[in-house]
Amino acid sequence: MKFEELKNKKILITFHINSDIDAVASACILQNILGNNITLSNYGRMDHDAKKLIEFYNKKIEKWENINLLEFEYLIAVDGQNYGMFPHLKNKKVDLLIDHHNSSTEKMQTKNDIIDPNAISTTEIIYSLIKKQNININSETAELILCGIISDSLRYKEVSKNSFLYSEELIKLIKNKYEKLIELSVPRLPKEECIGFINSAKTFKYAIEKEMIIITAKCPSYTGDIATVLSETVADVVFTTAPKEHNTLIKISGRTWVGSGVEITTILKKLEKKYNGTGGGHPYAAGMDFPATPETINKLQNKILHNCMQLSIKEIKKNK
Ligand SMILES: [Mn+2]
Repeated sequence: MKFEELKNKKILITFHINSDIDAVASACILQNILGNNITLSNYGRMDHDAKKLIEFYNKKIEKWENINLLEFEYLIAVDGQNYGMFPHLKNKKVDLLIDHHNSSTEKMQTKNDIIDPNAISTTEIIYSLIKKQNININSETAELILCGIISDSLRYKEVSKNSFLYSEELIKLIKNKYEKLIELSVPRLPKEECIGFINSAKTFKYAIEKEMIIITAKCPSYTGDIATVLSETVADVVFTTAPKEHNTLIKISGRTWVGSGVEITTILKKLEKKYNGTGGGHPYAAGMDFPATPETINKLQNKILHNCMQLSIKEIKKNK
């Protein structure tokens, strides 16, 4: 794929639901390098920090509901690859998909793919393409690429072989302070969610296996952010759930680190069939959605978290 060939096309770029910094930043970067003919559109909810990033860079994102697909010649999807992450793209013709996930669920139909599960973020893949095609980027684009890397690497906890080299190159191009980018890329919850997080402490369950601490928690929302915070402070393995879509969906997030002997994707894969889940991610940070009903959602969350706890213990036992 040559960016040059896309330059005069009328292009629509969309990204996954529960949009995060890497998704939104990737779309904005493509818009910056491809020009004014590009429309960005999101479907469903967007992470609090992704919203803040858009506000900071003054980007316009159209609601999917307001988009007329017929007005566009070319459709690009970034930072995901299955219909669970892109429910709005079912039966749509996707021209190009750029993603870095390792999805356990079947990939959606596309004409062209650029998928590299070794890249730490989708922005990292796009930067590789920018470098190969000798494209000059401005400070804003450099900052957005860095934000994707900082955010998806969980602040360099998990990196690709390019993450440091690319970051070194990009930091020379940025105008805002690096500290500002860290601030933008670090999960900060809105106040009411902070209170929800504090209250969810009542649901914490933990186990210790071979000095590894495993925590499960039921949260009001922001499962990914809360799991990240816990894994960076007190736990080796974390699973958090939250009810979604008026209690018809359970969202789970898992976090761990390389020394725990547990891979989140391995555990979620085991739950995928049992509970009809869709999702994916990376060995140390992944998520999944499970269908539920308002009547069963509470018990089902307990059951799934209990399974996660037991499976984590089993993995730790196995690996040491
Ligand atoms: Mn990503």
